[in-house]
Amino acid sequence: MTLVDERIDAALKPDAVTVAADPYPWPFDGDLGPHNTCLVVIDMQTDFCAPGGYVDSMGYDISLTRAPIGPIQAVLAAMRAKGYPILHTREGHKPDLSDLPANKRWRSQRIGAGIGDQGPCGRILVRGEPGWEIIPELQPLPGEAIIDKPGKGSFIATDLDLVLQNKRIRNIILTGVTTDVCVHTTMRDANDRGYECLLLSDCCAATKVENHLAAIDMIKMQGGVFGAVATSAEFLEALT
Ligand code: C5J
Repeated sequence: MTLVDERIDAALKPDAVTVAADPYPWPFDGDLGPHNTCLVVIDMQTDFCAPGGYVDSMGYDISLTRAPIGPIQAVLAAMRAKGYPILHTREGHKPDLSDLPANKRWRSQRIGAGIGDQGPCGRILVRGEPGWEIIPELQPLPGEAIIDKPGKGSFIATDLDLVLQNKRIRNIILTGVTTDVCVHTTMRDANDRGYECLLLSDCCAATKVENHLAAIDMIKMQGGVFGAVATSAEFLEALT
């Protein structure tokens, strides 16, 4: 029997620990614990969810991207208490902008929120600037990994995969912003790499409610094409 067959077999065991997720009890193999599962908090930075940041400068409603703060805090507290690995990501570019593609810069300048330009929170999406910092409410604790990424996905041009492999992580719980961009790109990439992914719906947000809902719906197609979705309450129930 191959390792793949063994894990599929394990999914059928009645004592499996799973989250009541949609469209299937997650994780598929019923093996859920700090030994193989991590939480990733994506881009909860001032630029995405505080006044004067990138999202605010684009004219979007930051009450949307702030809504997941409370639910993420609850999940963080529960997972920290049980010793689950926690990872945080930050989207941002080097101060010399050598890792900023021209089209990304041009498109942001065109709508008056130029990445690399000066804004109310310093240079927009530039590493080391106040706007790039993770918001005070969700500060990482010492020992928690922080992944700096220049792109929307968390794997491109980062050591995330290496960090996950070193921690023997197979299951990833995704939270953060924005559901339809950085969270989705990361989930799709993680899924393609064989990680078993769960998105916590109330721990994520987009700059448009319809996009958040559509992004969640996409995950549930084809039997869970990128993984599964649950609420933080459903996840916390499984954890306890
Ligand atoms: C975006 C992100 N939306 N963190 N970044 O530009 O989703």
